[in-house]
Amino acid sequence: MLADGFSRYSNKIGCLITTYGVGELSALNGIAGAFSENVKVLHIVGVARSVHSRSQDYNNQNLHHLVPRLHDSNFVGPNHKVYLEMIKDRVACSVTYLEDINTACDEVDKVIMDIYRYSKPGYVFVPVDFSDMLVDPSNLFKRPEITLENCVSYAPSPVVDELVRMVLQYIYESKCPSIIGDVLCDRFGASSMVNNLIQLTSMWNFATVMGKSIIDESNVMYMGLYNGNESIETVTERFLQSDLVLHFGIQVHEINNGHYTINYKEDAKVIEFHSEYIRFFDASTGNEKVFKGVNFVQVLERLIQTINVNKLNFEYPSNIEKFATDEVNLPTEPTEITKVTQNYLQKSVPHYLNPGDVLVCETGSFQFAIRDFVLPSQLKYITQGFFLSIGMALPAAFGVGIAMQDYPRCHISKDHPSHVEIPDDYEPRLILIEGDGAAQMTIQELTSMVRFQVPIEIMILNNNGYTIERAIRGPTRSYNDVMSWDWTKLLEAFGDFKKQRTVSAKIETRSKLAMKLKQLKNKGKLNLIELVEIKLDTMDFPKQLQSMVDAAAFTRKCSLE
Ligand SMILES: Cc1ncc(C[n+]2csc(CCOP(=O)(O)OP(=O)(O)O)c2C)c(N)n1
Ligand SMILES: [Mg+2]
Repeated sequence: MLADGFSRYSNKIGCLITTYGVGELSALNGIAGAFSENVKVLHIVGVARSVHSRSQDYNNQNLHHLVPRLHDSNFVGPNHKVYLEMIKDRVACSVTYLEDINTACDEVDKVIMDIYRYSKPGYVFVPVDFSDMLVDPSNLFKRPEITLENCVSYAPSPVVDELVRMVLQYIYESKCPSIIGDVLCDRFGASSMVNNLIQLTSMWNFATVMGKSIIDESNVMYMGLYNGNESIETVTERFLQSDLVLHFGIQVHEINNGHYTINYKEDAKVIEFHSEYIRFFDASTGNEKVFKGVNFVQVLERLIQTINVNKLNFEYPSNIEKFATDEVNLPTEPTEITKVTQNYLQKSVPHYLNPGDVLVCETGSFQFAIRDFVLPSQLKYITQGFFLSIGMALPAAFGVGIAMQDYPRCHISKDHPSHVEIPDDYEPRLILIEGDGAAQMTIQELTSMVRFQVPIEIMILNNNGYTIERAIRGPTRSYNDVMSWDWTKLLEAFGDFKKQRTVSAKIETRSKLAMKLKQLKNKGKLNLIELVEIKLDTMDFPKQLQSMVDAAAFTRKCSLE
């Protein structure tokens, strides 16, 4: 999960090394999450001595960490590749079990290149004796660096030219086109291209759940996050006026399309840009044309180079403005309320974020509120929005923090089209929003944060357990309770004995929270770990979570009818 976070921030490969069996199995959930969400992770597994150096007697010994055979296990040795068989083509795009030192370097390079090519995890199984063997270094000269750009497979130029011609024709004919910036733009390094296209053409643009923060939401044509029936009404109204939808970096699943409720204007034309295909779809006829084997980045790049803005004929409705967070219509609470509520958080957290910050949010109730924030310019938002494994965000945030040290400000671009300047001496903050239930899954990674001095602001939302689950089922069931912890003592217990590197605070009132958020927003270069426990009511959750629960229940009902 740490390696996953490292990669999500840097768009480089995050690497983890485990021992065979026990270690690799423990990491499997994290790898499956990376696979599901197109994250570049290399899993190196240290395994027993290479096959050639093993005698038959040794092969038939039951080895620790490996599962014995079901039958005849006292006579027949274990399957050394049992875990490889489990992950190959399931949670890995490329796998090699090194057996021949002469081909080992090529095999490792291939896995690395595949990871970039598919933006999915890969595995290298390395026998313990291989690490001390000498190899031919020629690959280091042939390919001194492996990058995303030189691994992605490109379609022949004439194919791309023809596709760009088709896309341009659609754009020139359109009166009310929209751009959607989705998750694969991030994974294939195309986010700034999408922002450039928006700037160049002033097209309406929408975010998606998985693609949140890819589009710079400070742009004046930002129209909100569209997620089918789970969108804010005014966002849907805008989206349904689009006669052309250019969906860049599309990823299709229930979380990203409001449980399969995406709608288009009756006569809309839709173009889906994916890393492996481009799909043209006509909503009025249902006709589609799919061009496989084309990575959308190539088309997008050429599109930006060739588009003639003088040929644009857009006639957007003049009464429609940029999306504003007050369209979420949050209730006004009586002024005498002093306790912190999710409603209050939803209103105040956006103001606490600065342009260029990095925000990580765990799976849980508050994740739903962030969907409708208007994020500051060049803020990078990271969340495991589809695989949704609780416990992921805390170690992932640690990985993000390490990546921010290794590749400082790599998510901030100097020639970014947004009008918002991020001063050169501004050090982006790393912020983690984490539920109490999820935090209890992987809390030990706090100690790594202390050890490696990763500056971070951690908001622990303490609502006595699994509030999101209570919203779905079993509001009072004990399986949704968790043990109460003294959160503000954790960092001390996890290694900051003298309380020099960390600050912890428990907050129960709005006034204290407002002060804390203001102080953190303007803290400058204080490289501390700040942990803020925020007390919330058990059944308090954002209204966006309720609409997801309703939409999911409706989909279930329809499928039963
Ligand atoms: C590994 C794993 N186990 C169980 C779940 C089901 N689940 C989703 S959210 C959640 C509870 C999250 O609670 P908390 O972190 O306290 O956030 P809250 O909703 O209370 O704000 C659970 C158990 C899951 N997604 N992942
Ligand atoms: Mg909770």
